[in-house]
Amino acid sequence: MTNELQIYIDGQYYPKSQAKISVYDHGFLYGDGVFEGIRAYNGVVFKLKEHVDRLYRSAHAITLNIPITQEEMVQAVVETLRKNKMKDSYIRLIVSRGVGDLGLDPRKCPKAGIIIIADTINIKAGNASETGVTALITWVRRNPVDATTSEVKSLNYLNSILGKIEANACGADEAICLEQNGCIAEGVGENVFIVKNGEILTPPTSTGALAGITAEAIYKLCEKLKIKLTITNLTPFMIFTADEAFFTGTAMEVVPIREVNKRVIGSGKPGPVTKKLMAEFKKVIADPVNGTKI
Ligand code: PXG
Repeated sequence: MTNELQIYIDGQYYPKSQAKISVYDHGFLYGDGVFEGIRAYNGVVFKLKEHVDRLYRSAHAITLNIPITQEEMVQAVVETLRKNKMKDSYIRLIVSRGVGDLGLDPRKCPKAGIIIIADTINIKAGNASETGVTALITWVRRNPVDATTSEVKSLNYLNSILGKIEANACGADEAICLEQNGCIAEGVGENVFIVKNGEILTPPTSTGALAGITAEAIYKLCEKLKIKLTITNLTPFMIFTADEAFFTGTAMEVVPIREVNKRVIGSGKPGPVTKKLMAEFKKVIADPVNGTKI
């Protein structure tokens, strides 16, 4: 018996040190594939069915045929967590076009590859939840809808990585990308929200944001708390002059933004609406009705 993490690859489990894929895999050669980042809290996988559904929609959009059903995928994730005796986890679910030759043509890849990693993640800078994070609006535009669209959660994350490199280089915690018209699209792995006069605004997915599952939970919380939410284009000016701003994402959860390109947002401290949503989001993730039991 080993203490190593057990990684699921195409229906088999391998210890982390032996979990390997072919160098001819098109996910590796071309970023040709799709993925999900999912969290489990206290024995419940948060919105697992929604994540699996988004994975299959992403795959459909790139004509990638996943060789197992959505129900089987849900079971495979649960089984991987059970095998690793994990109750709290960050799960990376990857479907690659699979092994082909050195040409681009996906027809050369007969079978998609499935990988499930159940591990942990920590991407929040310092005590981000209490102090908020600083962000940089980068020159790197979000993937346009008529190219490697931001709507597909594909393995092409170079765009996001370039944004992150720019934030790192400029000493900001996180990056915010603009869409093709110069409005705010999203972070490199997070959706963006602002608060103005007690109301919440966030950009649409149609111009450059992923339909975030954490964002969706925030939409529902706004409804419950009777906070007006508007999905609309946000200019850089609108975020600079917002009362509050925050990121949402599976890895990041809900994190206040205290500064954007050196402009202090509101008071420079997490504001009341953001704090309320952070507290309510904690309750949502703790409620087993919002997920799948391991
Ligand atoms: N936008 C993008 C581009 C994302 O990749 C989100 C928004 C938030 O979506 P969810 O459904 O998680 O609320 C994501 C997802 C990371 C990391 O290391 C982040 C994601 C995926 C993989 C890694 O920060 N975020």
